[in-house]
Amino acid sequence: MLTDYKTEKIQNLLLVGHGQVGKTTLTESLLVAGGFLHEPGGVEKGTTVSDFDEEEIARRTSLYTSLAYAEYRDHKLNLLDAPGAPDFIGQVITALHVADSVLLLVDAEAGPQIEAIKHSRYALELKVPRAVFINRMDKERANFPAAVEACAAKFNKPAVPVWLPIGSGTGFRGLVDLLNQKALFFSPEDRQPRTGEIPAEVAQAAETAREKLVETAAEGDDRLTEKFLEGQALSEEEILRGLNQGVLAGNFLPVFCGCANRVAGAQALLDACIAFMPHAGQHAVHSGFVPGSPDQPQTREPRADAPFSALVFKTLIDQYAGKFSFFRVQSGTVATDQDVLNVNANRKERLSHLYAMQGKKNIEVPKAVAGDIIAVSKLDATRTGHTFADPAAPIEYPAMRIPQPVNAISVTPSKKGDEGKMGMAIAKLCEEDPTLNFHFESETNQSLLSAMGDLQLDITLAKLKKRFNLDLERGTPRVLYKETIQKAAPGHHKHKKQTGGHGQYGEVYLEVLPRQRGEGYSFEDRIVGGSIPKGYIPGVEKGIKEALEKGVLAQYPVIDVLVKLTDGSYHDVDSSELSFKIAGRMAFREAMQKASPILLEPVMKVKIYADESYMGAITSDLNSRRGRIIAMGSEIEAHVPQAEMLNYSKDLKAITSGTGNFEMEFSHYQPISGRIAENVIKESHVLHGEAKSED
Ligand SMILES: Nc1nc2c(ncn2[C@@H]2O[C@H](COP(=O)(O)OP(=O)(O)OP(=O)(O)O)[C@@H](O)[C@H]2O)c(=O)[nH]1
Ligand SMILES: [Mg+2]
Repeated sequence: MLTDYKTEKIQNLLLVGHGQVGKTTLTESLLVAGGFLHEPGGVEKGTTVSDFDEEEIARRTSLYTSLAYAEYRDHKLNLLDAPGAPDFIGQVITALHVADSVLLLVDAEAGPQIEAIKHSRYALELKVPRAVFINRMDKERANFPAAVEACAAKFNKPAVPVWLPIGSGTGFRGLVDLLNQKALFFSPEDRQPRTGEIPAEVAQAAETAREKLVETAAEGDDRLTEKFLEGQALSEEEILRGLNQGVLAGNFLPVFCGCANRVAGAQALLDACIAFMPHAGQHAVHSGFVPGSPDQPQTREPRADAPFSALVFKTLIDQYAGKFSFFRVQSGTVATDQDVLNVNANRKERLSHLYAMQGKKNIEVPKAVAGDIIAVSKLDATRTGHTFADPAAPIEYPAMRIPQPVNAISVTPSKKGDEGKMGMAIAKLCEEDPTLNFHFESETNQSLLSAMGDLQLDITLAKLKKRFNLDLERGTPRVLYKETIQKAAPGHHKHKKQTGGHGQYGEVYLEVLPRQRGEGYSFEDRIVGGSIPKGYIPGVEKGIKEALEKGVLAQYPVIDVLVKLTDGSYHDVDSSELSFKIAGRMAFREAMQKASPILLEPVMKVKIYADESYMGAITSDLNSRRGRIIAMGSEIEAHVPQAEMLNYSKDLKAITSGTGNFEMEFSHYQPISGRIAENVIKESHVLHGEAKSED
């Protein structure tokens, strides 16, 4: 193994695309071509390098982005194999932060499907150069030209073949490499392709495609364009340079093709990557800021001689070997036993062992230079998203923007006493998966586990069972309604108890007034002349705050009210903070009853991705959920009450034959009335028992 890589000879290639399109299989073939594997493993057999997690093997699908690498002609190609299932989009996004380019795998028959389109959009947003691999050329109805055209349309860029397939379906037998104008023939027995002349059946197409490729290369830089327009031939080296510049600038999408499971084509792909795909040294300058001060920008060049900085983008917790934090060295060099600053945790960490990773297999390395992706083990305080930096030249990289989990369930351990274990076990899984979230909702008294969809929730529960022997019961989470008032109203309460000896006395007059949505609660002390002594005012306010926790309609928190304390009376001996607290609480409740109280429900902003043919069905379904469409283009944006979204991932799958998916986040609260409000109040009574007297 080489250990002395140059930044210019490292490439970080992220494989993305719709589920089951062949990413893991292609990774495996690239590892054979790169010499790491003698035999490719298979997804079906559960023997690939990148799908090593027990659930990945059981389900024959990737759930995490895994890292492997091919060493090829003194280059190191780090291969990031991402999952295609929509629930695991977070894995794609975090990996995009460390990739030099993405390879969008596309099915030769179906063309670009919804996940690939999303991945492409994220890549564009994060400025990661893109290329396309049209896979499954052996499919009966594979159609290369149609797939290329569809890529150009769906990915919004000219798609320019670098290769052409020879044959298709069962007749697929090789490819034309338009760069060196040779044919590569694959035979089932051989790992190495046989090189030969371009067969007559594709000669014409190859000539046209080669012209297009050279023209595209010429557009890569002004000098080349000039030369091309003057009718001079571009040299091989100039063509590669032009293509490299064009890919980096995102002017076009180079298109490769083949069968992921044919190792013969993988070597050609490695050659092509080295020839013109972006290397780590061509990565844009890394932008961050002075630690803790986002308004003071700082940058690092992706060079080995710059100060050290790195971004942690992945955490793997191995049952036996413990925790691994994966990071890309953004700048500088790092060596074993180096002390670095974990900027986010604000503590020094010694990197005692550095590892190159082949799936779960860790291979110790003495150092790593800018651009490389490696892992370090057993750093407790380190989390995905953290920055490591040279303590003498600290920089912090911005937090990665990862979609919020949209699908929540409430969980309770089946066995009493497992609560603590549950918290600890779920925390570990959350560390590995940034789109998984776990928290205790004190207002509804529930432990909530939220994820991007049902698949992710199912997998999480299965893991908790297998890894931690933890059985959880799942329940539907309660929607967190709120209450507020619609008009001003006065309230009064005199709390007076004479039970022999020391009594209790406190009297409060107050007024409640509605505030704008989002303004919250506010308190004004308008007492004049000491009708309530200063020392008791905090008691009154405590009582009001207690009353705010449980509104008068359905015991949901009260928001957006102004309370003015106007008058009261006290008793020299019997008054106490407690007496005023009770008086304050009761006076508020009385005022709220009179102030036209109303229920508010949380409304989510929902973004739905699906094929155009389903748009009609999706919008009419949203209407039946009291949704309001706010934008409609290649995706639908809508405001929908949270109560209507509890089972949406299942329902959307049903509407879209399993292909649609969505993201959502909290938007605002809106009033509800009529039947809907009555039901919420009824349910609350069932939950809390009939409203009892509060005093
Ligand atoms: N015939 C044929 N089968 C393929 C090809 N590429 C992949 N497969 C098979 O398709 C199935 C799915 O392949 P994977 O490599 O797991 O696909 P993936 O994109 O990694 O899937 P996810 O991780 O679930 O997103 C496996 O059984 C592969 O053997 C291909 O080009 N031709
Ligand atoms: Mg996979």
